[in-house]
Amino acid sequence: MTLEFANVRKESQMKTLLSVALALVLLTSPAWAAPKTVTLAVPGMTCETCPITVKMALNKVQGVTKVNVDFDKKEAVVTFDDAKTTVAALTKATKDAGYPSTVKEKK
Ligand SMILES: [Cu+2]
Repeated sequence: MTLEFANVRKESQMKTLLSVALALVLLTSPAWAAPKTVTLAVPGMTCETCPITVKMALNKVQGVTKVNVDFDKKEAVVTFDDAKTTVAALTKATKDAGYPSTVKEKK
């Protein structure tokens, strides 16, 4: 085996290793997780301060990036990172705050 040939071989092994590493990074990177938006029906909101409580409860959930509570529609639109939280955790948060909710629409 010539030295030159050995180097070429090493280089192609390096390339294989690099592409494997890159694939792993892409698969495990948090950036890979797309933000999800879910609309929750929160029928228990009876006055104009209820949305504040619901919003606070949802904002406390780790991974939640945006909360919009509509009192008239009795719903909460939540944007979250699905690598950090789940829809079940969101409905649990509103329930624990005194406002049980159900999933209305998922995007
Ligand atoms: Cu209220």
